[in-house]
Amino acid sequence: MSITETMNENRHLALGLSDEMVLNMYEDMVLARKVDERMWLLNRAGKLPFLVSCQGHEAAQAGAAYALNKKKDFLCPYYRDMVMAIVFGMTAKELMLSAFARAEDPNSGGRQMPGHYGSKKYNILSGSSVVTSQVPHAVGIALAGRMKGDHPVVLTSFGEGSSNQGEFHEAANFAGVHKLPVIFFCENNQYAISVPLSKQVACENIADRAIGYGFEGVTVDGNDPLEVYRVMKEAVEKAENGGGPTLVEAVVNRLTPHSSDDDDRSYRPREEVEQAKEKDPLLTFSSYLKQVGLLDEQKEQEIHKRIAKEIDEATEYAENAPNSEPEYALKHVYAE
Ligand SMILES: Cc1ncc(C[n+]2csc(CCOP(=O)(O)OP(=O)(O)O)c2C)c(N)n1
Ligand SMILES: [Mg+2]
Repeated sequence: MSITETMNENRHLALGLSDEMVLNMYEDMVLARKVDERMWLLNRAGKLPFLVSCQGHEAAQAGAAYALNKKKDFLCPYYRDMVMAIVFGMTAKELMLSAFARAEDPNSGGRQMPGHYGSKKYNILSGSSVVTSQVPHAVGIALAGRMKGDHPVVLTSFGEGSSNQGEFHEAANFAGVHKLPVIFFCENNQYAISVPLSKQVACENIADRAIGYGFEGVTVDGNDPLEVYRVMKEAVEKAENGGGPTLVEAVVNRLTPHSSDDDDRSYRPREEVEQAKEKDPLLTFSSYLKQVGLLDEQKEQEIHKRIAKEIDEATEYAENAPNSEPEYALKHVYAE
């Protein structure tokens, strides 16, 4: 075996990720995929009103979140970021409580739509349905962190369509000027609902936008969690050393329609979806782990079985959990 092959085989070790970490990373990805799949079933059974999927984005999100320190750093995510929420601590039960909009939902007590992650204990800033509004908030947290002296790195994520919003450009400009420790993480799935990439932007890469704000932009294969981790780790180290922001663009495939209320057959060729499924990051990452001897069929089945049980219990708990009192809808709306 050549040196390059050996290095390829143990890419995670070369990146400083232990065997245990890389297996945990895989489990977090599987958990998100399986929770997401269960939510689709519950939606189609008429039990959950709505969902936006993470399917196809799992590797990008895992690679990104593992590069952060969840005790110190902050997430300002968007609605697809289930894996990021899981890496920062959110459980299947909490995700289901949110999907059923129950009182115990840690994100908003059932007031927000699912996918609106937000939790003080997990360092996740609660977001709005208005796309990209989380991006200037992330810059604000980074500035506040510098003023207070605790210097968190702040990861904010958004879709490529959302990188056209004014908020992205204002936030990137401010972060660039003040060299703030923010990672702008674009999950480029090449669609904004039904609008394909070619009708969204004229530049080749979303990462190209960074140069206008005086910092680096990097485009990375978002189906490869280790490559995303590598790029992100560099960006995090740069941010921690006063080098300012980075725009990381992870190119991914959306494996589902935009949301449970969308039918993508009217605008997306089926062959394209089939081809995307061949590059499913869960399959390719599982192959990698098998290749380096960390996973085999039996172990994989055990993981899937354990996760299925966890999701069954979470679903049952959340389905039977009480709703919030109606007055709770007004909390934080008026001064008390
Ligand atoms: C300001 C604003 N405009 C429009 C919408 C409706 N909307 C919700 S998601 C979405 C598409 C976003 O696409 P992209 O940023 O590429 O993210 P993706 O869903 O593909 O991950 C739109 C237009 C919104 N929520 N907020
Ligand atoms: Mg998109």
